[in-house]
Amino acid sequence: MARRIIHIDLDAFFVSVEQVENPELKGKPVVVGGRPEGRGVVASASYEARAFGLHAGMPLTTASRLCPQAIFIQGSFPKYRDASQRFMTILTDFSPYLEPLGLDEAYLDATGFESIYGSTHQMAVKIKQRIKDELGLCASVGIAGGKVVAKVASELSKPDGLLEVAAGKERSFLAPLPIAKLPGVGRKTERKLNGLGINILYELSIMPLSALKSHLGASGEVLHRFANGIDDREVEPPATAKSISRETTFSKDTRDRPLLKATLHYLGERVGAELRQRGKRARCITLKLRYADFTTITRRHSLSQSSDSDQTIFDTGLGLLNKALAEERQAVRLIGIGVSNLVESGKQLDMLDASRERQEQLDRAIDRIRKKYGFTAIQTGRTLKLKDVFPQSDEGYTLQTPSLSR
Ligand code: TTP
Ligand code: MG
Repeated sequence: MARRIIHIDLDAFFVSVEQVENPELKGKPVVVGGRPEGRGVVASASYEARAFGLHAGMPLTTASRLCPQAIFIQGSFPKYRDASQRFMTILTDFSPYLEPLGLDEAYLDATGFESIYGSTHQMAVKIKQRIKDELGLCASVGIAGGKVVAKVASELSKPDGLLEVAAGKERSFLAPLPIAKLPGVGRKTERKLNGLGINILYELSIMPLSALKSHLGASGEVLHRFANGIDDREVEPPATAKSISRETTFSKDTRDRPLLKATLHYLGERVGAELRQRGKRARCITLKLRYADFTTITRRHSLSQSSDSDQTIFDTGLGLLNKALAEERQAVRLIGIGVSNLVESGKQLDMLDASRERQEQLDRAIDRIRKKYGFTAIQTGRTLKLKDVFPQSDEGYTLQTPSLSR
């Protein structure tokens, strides 16, 4: 049976949640991200704000210059997390084959569901309607034979869209689109391909594979398949979800090592808490830094043993930080830490090691207290420095990158 994959993505998610709570914001240029004079970036912009050129990732100062009348909202992550959970719950009513991507996006495998809903198109209409009725939010939906084309279709249909690519028409649907529309073609790849005279997906799809591989390495092969509309990746349920990360932008670029360390420690604790809550351990730790000139680097370290301990996350992150700071003299604008290569928690052989066992017990005891009294109820000595830097609430410190203050 031909596969039918649905990709669904909520429109201007953070902003729309704010508009449901405060209907006066509807139809206006609204930005979630922080104060216009702040140093963070736009997390979400309403479509009215986008008409002025605003988009996610744009510095807030630029956004307020382009659209001074925009309404700027700090945002609150717990609110978006709740809306996201309700959104995912609606989707699981339609298909158990659900792969959430971040908070406001998911793939559904709808193969074989035609008989229940009449058609995949009808199923998508019903999903959109329930989201509208129960959450007050608009969603855009793409339907195709594989994930990548479904995602391109939903993006193209925004806002409040529904676009189905008929079976077998994937390649011709993609052909006229600019290469940047294809997930996996980032800025760098786009520039490289443009340099080779490749501007639309048709040109990418007919490029000899060997030439593409010599320019892009292994990812060339995947992009070639995608450009030809070929994508047989399965819809993977959330148990196999891949990474957890936290990051924040400082209110002033900084070289202050104790501050960088304390922030890294706090972010690492947030990552560790979620990792344990999900019952996972990580094999890989990644540090992210953005410097004053916006250059962004990531540095990765693979652990010999998977871990879910705050101490290991922090120690590894700190090792990466020290190395990165030795290589680059610029001040730091943003710092983040993440874990990936997640595996199910389970006792490991070296859990017999007494010091590790103690560390595990300590992490879990702290998790329990925090669950009851709030994240900052317990603070390790290393993060106390943050008291003077970030405002505090029960949920923890309110970081500059509000979407990530969780
Ligand atoms: P997106 O789905 O990329 O953006 P969006 O929902 O605001 O707008 P649309 O889908 O209609 O284009 O991201 C979902 C949410 O994730 C977004 O509302 C805010 C958050 N986010 C950030 O915090 N930072 C970012 O850089 C991006 C892209 C999103
Ligand atoms: Mg969205």
